[in-house]
Amino acid sequence: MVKIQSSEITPEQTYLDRRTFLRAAGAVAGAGVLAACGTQPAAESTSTEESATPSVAVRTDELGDPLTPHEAVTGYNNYYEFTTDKEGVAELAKEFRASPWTVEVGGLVESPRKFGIEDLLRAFDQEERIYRLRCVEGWSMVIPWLGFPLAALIEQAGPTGDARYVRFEALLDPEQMPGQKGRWFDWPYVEGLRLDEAMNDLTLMATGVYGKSLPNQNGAPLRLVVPWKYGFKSIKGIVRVDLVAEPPTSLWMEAAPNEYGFYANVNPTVDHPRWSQASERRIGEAQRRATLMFNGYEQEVGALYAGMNLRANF
Ligand SMILES: Nc1nc2c(c(=O)[nH]1)N[C@H]1C(S)=C(S)[C@@H](COP(=O)(O)O)O[C@H]1N2
Ligand SMILES: [Mo]
Repeated sequence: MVKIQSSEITPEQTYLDRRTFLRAAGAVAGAGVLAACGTQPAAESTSTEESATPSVAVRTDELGDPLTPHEAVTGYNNYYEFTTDKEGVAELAKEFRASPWTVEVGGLVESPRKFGIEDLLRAFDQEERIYRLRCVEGWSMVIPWLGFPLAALIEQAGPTGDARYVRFEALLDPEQMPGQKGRWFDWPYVEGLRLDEAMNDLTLMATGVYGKSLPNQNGAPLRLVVPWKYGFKSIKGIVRVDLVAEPPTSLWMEAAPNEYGFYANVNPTVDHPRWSQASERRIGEAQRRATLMFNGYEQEVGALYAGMNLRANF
């Protein structure tokens, strides 16, 4: 993995190739952000200084769309372990204990291991990635994550020959997470990826957002980010990562199998049974905008699905 130093990045360089740009976009106007995010996420965000400095350009994704304001990213959340009220998550999650935190990596691997969250921060270089997040409900954001590629963690664990999928499990703790006392869902939250999806360079284990460690409402201290899939695949509060042979059954597949499939790739041509997926509301914008195939990451991930029927494999 190439670690990008802020000193190496100029705006011109970021346009050289799209892959580099996806990693570096955050540094165009935010030289301080990457410099400050060594092993620990930066203690102070530079985002407020940036917006107060007229000479500094607005930070955008690689398509030129501005970051969703910090206030919305951390104030409008889906985290059903707490509540289904998006504007109520932050308050309910305020006292959540994201430290100490242990993540177990196991299943079909050569080297199963337990990590403390601080081990993960030390072992893997943290980088910034600006990604679009498209919720299956039809709204979207542009979010500057901090984290490390999931591929690095999987490579270190060493999948055995029969590992085909990755299963992620979130924390089960109804005392801390009042939403888990309800019976609508089969807790804990579980998600899964095919191994090649998990190994794709876009797939991120996020430890921070907007230059700081993750707020509880965004999935502290560790969550997945899979930007070409609907947001529900990006599981928060991860405590287990297992390499497995069979496709894992996610919480959403269990809850509504006709509405939520294993793949959940963003696809404007395949509607949800109850609403269209052709367009979306970008938080902060008045007009709806067209939803892009694979959320705009077709160049990076389209080949993963070559020859597949994306209507059957929704
Ligand atoms: N553990 C867990 N992870 C979760 C969810 C959840 O309810 N529980 N909601 C998902 C959904 S539907 C979305 S859209 C994103 C929202 O992430 P954000 O609040 O950080 O924007 O988190 C996903 N990850
Ligand atoms: Mo979502």
